[in-house]
Amino acid sequence: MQMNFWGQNRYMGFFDRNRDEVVAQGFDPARLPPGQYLTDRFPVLHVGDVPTYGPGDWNLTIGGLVDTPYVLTFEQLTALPSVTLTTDIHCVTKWSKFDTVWRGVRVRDLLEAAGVQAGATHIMGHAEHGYTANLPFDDATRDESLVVWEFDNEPIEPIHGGPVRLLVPNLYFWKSPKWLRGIEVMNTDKPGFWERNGYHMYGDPFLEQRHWGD
Ligand SMILES: Nc1nc2c(c(=O)[nH]1)N[C@H]1C(S)=C(S)[C@@H](COP(=O)(O)O)O[C@H]1N2
Ligand SMILES: [Mo]
Repeated sequence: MQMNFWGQNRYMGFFDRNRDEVVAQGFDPARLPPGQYLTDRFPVLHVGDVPTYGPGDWNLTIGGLVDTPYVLTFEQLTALPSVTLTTDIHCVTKWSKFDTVWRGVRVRDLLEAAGVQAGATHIMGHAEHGYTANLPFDDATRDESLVVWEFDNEPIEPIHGGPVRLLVPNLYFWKSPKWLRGIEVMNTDKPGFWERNGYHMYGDPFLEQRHWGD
């Protein structure tokens, strides 16, 4: 192996060096999916403008293939039994962030309250400005799939999706719509915003399911 003046492998690129730093920091490198790098920063990524809400403007609709669709205000949502979750997040643009802390309500609990009908296979997360993301029902109803309003023990900043975003951390972060306004239960899979624009229908970061055909 050819070393440079500082004893580093000359041919080691940014991603390899980053992975070495992950190990040096004491993390299990298996937590970092292939093709990703770890960052302490929290990049901001979205299409369109950050919506602003006056008091009472925001609400969340639970609907689609359910017995009793309903709408929650922010006060009603945040009064429900909530959980705090520490999890890693992985953006398809290749940054990952470890041990992010969120507080919210399980999607599963919100859907159960509406009475999910037989034949449910997928959900669509609906966000402000028409952004959508499709998810298998089984992923949306995992323990870690939450409708969240706190990040790092603070209200989620508007640029990161506040007042409320979806968090489905086992899939790439585009599957976690910011400014969530609705969860629709479906009996078929339909592409959401990025899925119509070339991103993978499922999006498992550990299988590098970034684009159609991955
Ligand atoms: N409403 C909405 N949610 C969205 C997006 C978006 O464009 N609109 N972008 C997604 C993508 S691609 C990523 S990586 C994350 C980024 O979240 P962050 O800005 O809090 O890091 O939000 C996801 N949720
Ligand atoms: Mo992303």
